[in-house]
Amino acid sequence: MVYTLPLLSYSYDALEPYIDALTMEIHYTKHHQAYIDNLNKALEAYPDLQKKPLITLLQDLSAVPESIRAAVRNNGGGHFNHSLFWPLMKKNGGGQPKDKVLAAITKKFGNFSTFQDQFNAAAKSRFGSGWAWLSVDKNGEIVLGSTANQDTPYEQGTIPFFGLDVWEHAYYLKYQNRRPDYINAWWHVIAWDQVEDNYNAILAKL
Ligand code: MN3
Repeated sequence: MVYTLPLLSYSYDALEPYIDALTMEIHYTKHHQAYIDNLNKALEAYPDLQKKPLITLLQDLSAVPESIRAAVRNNGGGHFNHSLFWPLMKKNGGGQPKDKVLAAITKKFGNFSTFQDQFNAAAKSRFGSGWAWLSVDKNGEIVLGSTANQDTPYEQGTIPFFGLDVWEHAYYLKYQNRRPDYINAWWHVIAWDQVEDNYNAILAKL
């Protein structure tokens, strides 16, 4: 077994009432675990690929053997996306972005509120399952976008530091078909200190 479930730094009920405990538990222990299990299974016969960073595989899926490419794309992407997603949330989160992220958002969108509206629109309009993202392009500019299924922004050549899972499994138990209610609630649990760390780590490597 190469990949394992990363530790969650909060309890399943920590994000209540915005994200309910049962959804957290199933999302983390069942959905995320399934991506990991399926990724490990796909890479079983490829020890050379097991040694490569997951990001390297996702950045150049054409280099992954065709027989396992879809499995790596879907399950490797699923593992990567959820590993990024959990630490973006915390108990008593929310509020405003910090220093550099706030400056980058203000520069790009004018103000935080306009950014929120545009991010919400990207999350709401993603048809079917997928993610909304803030990423950094190779010039260091932040990019707002979304991906289908478990595709990552890496496949579009940008590096994600903030994102929202809009798969139904992320909200259906509490919000049923009301994705916009889930999106609005999510802003209350964001760990902006972690978002700041993610952003700074990307800038440091550009
Ligand atoms: Mn999910």
